[in-house]
Amino acid sequence: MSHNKNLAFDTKCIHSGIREYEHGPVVPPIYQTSTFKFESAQHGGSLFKGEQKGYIYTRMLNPTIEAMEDAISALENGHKALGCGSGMAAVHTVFSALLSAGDHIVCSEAVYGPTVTLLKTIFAKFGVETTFVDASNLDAIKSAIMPNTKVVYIETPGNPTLAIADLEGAAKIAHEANAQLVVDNTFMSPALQKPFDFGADVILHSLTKFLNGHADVIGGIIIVKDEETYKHFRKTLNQTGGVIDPFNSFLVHRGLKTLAIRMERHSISAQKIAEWLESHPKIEWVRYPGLKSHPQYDIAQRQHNAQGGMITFEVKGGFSAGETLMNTVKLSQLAVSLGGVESLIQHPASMTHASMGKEIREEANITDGLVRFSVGIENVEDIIADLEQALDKA
Ligand code: LCS
Repeated sequence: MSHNKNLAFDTKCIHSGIREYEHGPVVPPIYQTSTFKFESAQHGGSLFKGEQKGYIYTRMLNPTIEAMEDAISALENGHKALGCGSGMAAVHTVFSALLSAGDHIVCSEAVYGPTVTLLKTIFAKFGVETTFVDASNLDAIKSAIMPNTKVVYIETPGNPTLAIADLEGAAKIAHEANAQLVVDNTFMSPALQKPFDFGADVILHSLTKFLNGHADVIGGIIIVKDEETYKHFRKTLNQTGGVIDPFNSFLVHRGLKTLAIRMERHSISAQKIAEWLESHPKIEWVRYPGLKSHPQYDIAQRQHNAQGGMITFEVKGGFSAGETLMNTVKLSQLAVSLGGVESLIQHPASMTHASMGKEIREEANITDGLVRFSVGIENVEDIIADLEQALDKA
């Protein structure tokens, strides 16, 4: 079943990565073991030499982790996937596998903050140079390419500005330069965007978000298109050690079963909320890929199957209005992260980016009234009523 490429996406969400196990369980059992017995010295030897497939040690491969990896690889139309201990472990593994001292990477400036810091600190220390660009502008990507550029790295829509990059255009630029296009597809999930269809070479996700969907796991995943890349990445991950564990893999695999219906509900509700916010007198502007006012609305229509659950908006009255909004919402919870079934709200100026100066924040387009909203799957009228009572006081 897991190998049938012709099944529809929502069917694949339920059946991918499921194989035959002893006793015939319907869901993959949790192989909560660090290591696996060899039948003999010769068997152990042949597994290590790669002559025979089998499990050796959970950092290298484990059936529960592998089942989840196969499921996500099938959803992204990939060859194979590699489960990682967090989204950042996935980002780190991809950079470690693809970049060496003296190489250059072009990175979108609209990416999750720690990805920027990873490049500016650890990879800079090891001699990798980065140019950050506005990836919604293909000319900016093209002008940043250098003879030693090995990777073009894009997160689209980007966190938290929701800037959208044209993946097909970016892939063309990367390939003309013999570089690889790596896409962080966390905000859309494979239900709404399939980067391989637009020419991406490697995809990664924070599993912590929509793929797991229930705010109870930290994890990451990398999806590749061919066996040679898979072997190279697997060796890198085995050496750097940032693997996911069997129990978290089990939870993610369970979460995937409702991915298609969750993403549909997130998208329908977010569209309604974004339109409602856009007409609200206390709101300065709203960014949502499903609004005609989004600067890359046309690309979003071409590239996404639906527009997802993330909204960014600016509340009038700046810092204090944002802070009041945070302190008066009742249903939406104040928390970082995103992509779960519960609505989460975040005001970077008073919360995650509070330690930065206002000037540095504004350089990163984080204005004082900016609010990021991860729309959950509660009844949309309840979400709107909660925002309405809070905006009345903001
Ligand atoms: N990529 C994106 C697009 C993310 O939003 C995050 C985390 C990561 C990678 C890293 O994944 P992690 O290691 O946390 O699993 N984003 C977060 C956020 O916006 N708030 O809290 C975490």
